[in-house]
Amino acid sequence: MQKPILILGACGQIGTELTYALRDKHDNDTIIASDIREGSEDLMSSGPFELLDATDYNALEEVIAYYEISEVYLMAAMLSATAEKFPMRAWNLNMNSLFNVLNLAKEKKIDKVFWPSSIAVFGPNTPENNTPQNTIMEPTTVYGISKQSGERWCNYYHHKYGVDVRSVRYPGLISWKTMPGGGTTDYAVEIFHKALSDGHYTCFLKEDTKLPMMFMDDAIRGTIMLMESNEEDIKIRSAYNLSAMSFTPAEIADNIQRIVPDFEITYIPDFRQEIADSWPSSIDDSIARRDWGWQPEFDLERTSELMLRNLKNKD
Ligand code: AKB
Repeated sequence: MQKPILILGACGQIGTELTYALRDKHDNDTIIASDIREGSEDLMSSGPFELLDATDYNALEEVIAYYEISEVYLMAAMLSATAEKFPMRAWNLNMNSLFNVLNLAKEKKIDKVFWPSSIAVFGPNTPENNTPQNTIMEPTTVYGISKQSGERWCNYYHHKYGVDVRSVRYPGLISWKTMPGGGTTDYAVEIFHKALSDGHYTCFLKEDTKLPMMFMDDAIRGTIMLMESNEEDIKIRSAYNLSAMSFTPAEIADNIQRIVPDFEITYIPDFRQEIADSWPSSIDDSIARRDWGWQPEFDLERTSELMLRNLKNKD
């Protein structure tokens, strides 16, 4: 029988799909969704839901004790583009929520933690192509600095206090069920919505900006796979590189045009271009494949086809 799992940030882009995936897999009553704001009626009524601020240690401790939570997925975070506008708010949210969860695990109030890192931990001095697991990491964004610091703290809490914390460096995530909020890779979701609603998209990145991306189903499957892996197989306690595909705005537009022939794209780069330029183009995830059997299933062609078909059916 699955011990209760708590999802923090359950109404966000990843949290929503993770909540549904875990509720599909286990008894709905054992998957506790929580967020600082309310989510869709469906998400809130398909199992237990708590309004909860992940930076409030006492409130978090209370919910964990009440439901006898065993595992926490900490999905609450401020992403790269928004974090540049609100540096201190981003730092406080991204770090304090992590410390709260790590300290609860240190005190044995929970058994296992998932915390997401990001390709944003890398910076302009990192090798850009096929970026290795261990390499130069000098992030130049607020978000990247918080993720890199978070990785070091996860590693520290594991080695110093035996905390079972697990993490991956997510690339940009593409989903037709949920919208991203405040990231630099958001264009790769917006473009599908605009292709169907307007037949046109104005992209905030240049046409040849190549970034690592992943279809949400792969991300959710990988996340749950990592959490269900044997403890002794998890050799990296900072965060694993995770990869599926890499493409440019021009390449995604080309894929869309194969299905929506009249689709047009124009490029007006904004402040997010500098963020994207500091990140790798592609990622070497061979260590995740070796340690816990990671294998992506979706490429750009399949992602484009599924995005357009499902968004069309949704309307
Ligand atoms: C962002 O663009 O900020 C995120 C990320 C790559 O972590 N999607």
